[in-house]
Amino acid sequence: MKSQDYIALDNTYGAHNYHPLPVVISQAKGCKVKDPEGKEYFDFLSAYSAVNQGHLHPHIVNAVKEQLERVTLTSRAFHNDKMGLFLKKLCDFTGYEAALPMNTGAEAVETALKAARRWGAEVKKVPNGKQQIICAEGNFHGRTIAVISMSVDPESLVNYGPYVPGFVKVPYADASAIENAITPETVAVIIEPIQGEAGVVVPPAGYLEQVRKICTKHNVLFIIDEIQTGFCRTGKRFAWQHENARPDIMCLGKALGGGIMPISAIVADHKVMDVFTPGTHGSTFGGNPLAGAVGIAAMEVLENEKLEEQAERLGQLFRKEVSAIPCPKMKLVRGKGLLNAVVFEEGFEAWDVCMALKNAGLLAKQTHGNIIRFAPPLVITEKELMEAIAIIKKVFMNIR
Ligand code: IF1
Repeated sequence: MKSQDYIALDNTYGAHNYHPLPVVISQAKGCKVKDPEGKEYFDFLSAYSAVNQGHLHPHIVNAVKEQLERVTLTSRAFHNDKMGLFLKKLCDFTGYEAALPMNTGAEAVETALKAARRWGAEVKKVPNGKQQIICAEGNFHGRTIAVISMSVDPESLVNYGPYVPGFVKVPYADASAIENAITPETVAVIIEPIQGEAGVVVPPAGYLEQVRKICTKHNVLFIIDEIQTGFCRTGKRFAWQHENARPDIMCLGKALGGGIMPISAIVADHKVMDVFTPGTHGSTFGGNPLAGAVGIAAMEVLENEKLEEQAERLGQLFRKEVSAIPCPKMKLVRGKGLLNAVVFEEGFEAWDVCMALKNAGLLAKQTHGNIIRFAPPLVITEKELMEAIAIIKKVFMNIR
């Protein structure tokens, strides 16, 4: 079968909830992917930062193969000999006392929202049903009904009502807007340290630290969604670490699964995590031994290959080289580490640029009409990065 045959199958039998680039990936390794015709591309999306360790990293693949010979799924009705090791590794890696394992990012966010609401009722003594959580306009935290109830993006929420109450939306990157929205019923604030889907919107330096102080002052939990920015993507293990802004709850996912399978979690100290008691939360697959083996290997790769330093160094190189491209339609390049975006002038349609990049051997996708996200696996070498930048330059120089 050829690419168009696979695309036809997707269109015939799949729900039409995406508009993907017309490219079919049939093989992948490191920062490169191949289509059924054998054409090779640089992957500059990394499955939205879920492939930070690169496709099929041997250390992670070996861990999967070993675990597949032993046991993959037990449910939480019983213990298994991998989850505890994984949770300890995750707590050591993040610097928190406890972790609650789930599967998708949205589940981690839902878990954080439930923890905050229950902490609000049981610790802060907010009457149950009155709990309020402050969130930021322009956010993306997932696709479940409660999570889209925090969204202002019509594509994410229109006609999915009735929406979950208790969310107060304030402008992003404005700490005073958060403080002004706090009431005695406010139990938490949830934000992304960089708004990924909004177009890699980096808030002013000091924003996260200001929000941290405001939450402490008003006895409100600070939740940071590091599902896309976490695990070395922005040049630190977690994006909040660019400032002194340690959250009370961190939502984790994507790269925790090492590009192999969905693994997510929240981490928190016991004063928050202990609101969960037996039977009050769970998941069929959460904490399964295969995920345990993969998650441990995924974190080991980040540590052993010092990928946060690599992301910081190569990210600076990327922004320096790309912002120097003489392209009149390009307004700016922004980001942190290897989470970057090119912003073209208002009204510019970036789809055609993504198509030209694809034809030139690089896969990237626009977040909104005029913004293209560039996020390669963190294992990309400087040589590969320069080759990729040469492709970007060639395409950008032809933009009219
Ligand atoms: C899609 C966007 C990115 C996330 C943050 C939670 C989640 C995500 C900060 C939920 C997931 C994915 C979802 C995927 C495309 C992608 C995405 F375009 F949707 F918005 F990356 F920006 N918090 N983001 O970025 O995690 O449940 O998906 O595991 O839905 O199209 P998930």
